[in-house]
Amino acid sequence: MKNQFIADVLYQIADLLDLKGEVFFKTRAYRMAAQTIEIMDENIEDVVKKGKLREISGIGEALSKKITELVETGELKYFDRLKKEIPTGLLGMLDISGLGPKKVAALYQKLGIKTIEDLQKACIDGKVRNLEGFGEITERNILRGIQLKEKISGRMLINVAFEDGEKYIEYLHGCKEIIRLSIAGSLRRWKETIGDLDILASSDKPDEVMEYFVKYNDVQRVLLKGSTKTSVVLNDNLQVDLRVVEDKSYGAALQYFTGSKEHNVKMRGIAIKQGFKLNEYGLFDKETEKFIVGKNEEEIYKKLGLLFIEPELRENRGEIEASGKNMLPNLVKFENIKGDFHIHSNWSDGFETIENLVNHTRKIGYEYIGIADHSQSLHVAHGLSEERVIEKIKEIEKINKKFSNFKVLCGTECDIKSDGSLDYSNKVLKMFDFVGIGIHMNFKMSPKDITNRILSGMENENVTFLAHPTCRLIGRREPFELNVDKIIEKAVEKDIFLEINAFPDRLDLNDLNVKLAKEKKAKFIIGTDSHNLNHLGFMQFGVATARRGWLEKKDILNTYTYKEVEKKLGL
Ligand code: DGT
Ligand code: CA
Ligand code: CA
Repeated sequence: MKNQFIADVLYQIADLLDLKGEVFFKTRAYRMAAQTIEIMDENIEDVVKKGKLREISGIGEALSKKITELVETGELKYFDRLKKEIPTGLLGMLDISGLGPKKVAALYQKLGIKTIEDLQKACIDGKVRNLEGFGEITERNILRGIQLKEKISGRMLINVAFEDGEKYIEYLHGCKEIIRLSIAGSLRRWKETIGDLDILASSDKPDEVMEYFVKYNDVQRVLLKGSTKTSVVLNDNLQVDLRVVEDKSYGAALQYFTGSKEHNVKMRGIAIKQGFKLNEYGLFDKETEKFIVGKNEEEIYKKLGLLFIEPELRENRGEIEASGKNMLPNLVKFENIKGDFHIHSNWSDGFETIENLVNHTRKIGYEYIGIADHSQSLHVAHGLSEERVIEKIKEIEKINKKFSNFKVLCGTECDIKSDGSLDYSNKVLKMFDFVGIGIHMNFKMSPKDITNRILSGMENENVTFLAHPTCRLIGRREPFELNVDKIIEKAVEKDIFLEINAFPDRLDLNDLNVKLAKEKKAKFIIGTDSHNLNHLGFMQFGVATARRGWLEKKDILNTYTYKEVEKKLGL
């Protein structure tokens, strides 16, 4: 499908137009069209062939011509012209926190800055602070933004690597010489960002497997090609390593290449203490070097007196000790999830009607969803006034009458204002089925003040959950330096659920904080923060974070049936 490709070009055009200083409604038209094409079920090529582009809402004549040219020729003259006019290096600068199109355009026009490297140098030289509208603080923030971007650069958000991995595995299933096949490395452990993708296969004909591996159509270049290890780089710059082993070593290799390194170091130590040697080929007798086991991961753990440890736990955070004592958690599974509490509809800044959201989530197998649109002060996200809240509640009542065995809960993602008060009156808050609260504006406060702001929001008796508690955006915004302990303690005291926000650049709370909060007896909800139908699929990353935080089914509100949720929320 070309949909993603077309959408990406349209998004880039919108960014370039922003940089040119074009009017808002023009760039918005491109973004809306990009979003529509990105998530629609039909293949854009078919739509063009049938001449039905204009029937899509928001696509007028000019856009329709451009999309047709792009679909039919793979190119767009208008886009090429724009790229000549405006250096594309500026696009990368838009990702730096604190920099919008106006600022980037000013940096280019006044200082001739075309790349992030130019920008970094100009900041260090103190040239940026003298520009109108910048100043010393902005200059420092830009530098920090660049460092943050570098910290993750070379690592990819999990959803992108996950999609690459799924497609590659599907392709490799076509190779007859492969006996067994699996994702390994950080992706198998569902870590929040992925450095490179590791794949493991067993085969008697490794050279033929490698030959097949490098022929994948998304490969940009081959880094090295041997008969045990081959590395390639995909078009999106993700590196993929394939190891091929004999089938009798497959379990040992899977254990080894799944990592983490820290988990493996500890495992090897345990093996040695018991008179074994453990490596990627198997478990051996230390003295005689005789092969003992290696075909499956389970038998390796078993031989060492351990219960099987799920990949998400393999970080040397106490899982090996817990396994030895039969104290491993019975981890929550995706199939346990019965609903989603954090969905935005087109009543605020989401793109979908509530009915479409219901139809889609019923297909996933959910029993209920919670619509949590933004609150009144959040104008940029079309937050709902108190009057609109009342209208929306009526609309949801109507929808609920249409469906049996499914419930839409009317909630809100209510802003915690700078003074710690909530963005709706208590009278309105009580009308909702549930109330999520979170910070969305005025982030620049001291750690102590921001902690107190959240704590005071949590004092309100109507609060159900705390949304994305640390407000980080991976690679773009550092988490608040909160007093996390205090927040967790308040949540336990007030019976407030902590959200695991499943949006891939948030994953907030993160795995470590989830584990910490569980140890302190906190309860959780998982929310996707969906703004369109595609985002609903992020639930799996929320579940993965829960698993990495050692959570069981009973710890998470969304694993309960609607009847139980009704009781727990006092509906
Ligand atoms: P990444 O790629 O940075 O997201 O993280 P991983 O965990 O995928 O790391 P990677 O790709 O360097 O290596 C894959 C696995 O191979 C790693 O999780 C454990 C294993 N491994 C790699 N190097 C070593 C090592 O020096 N010692 C041990 N024990 N295991 C290693
Ligand atoms: Ca890796
Ligand atoms: Ca690797």
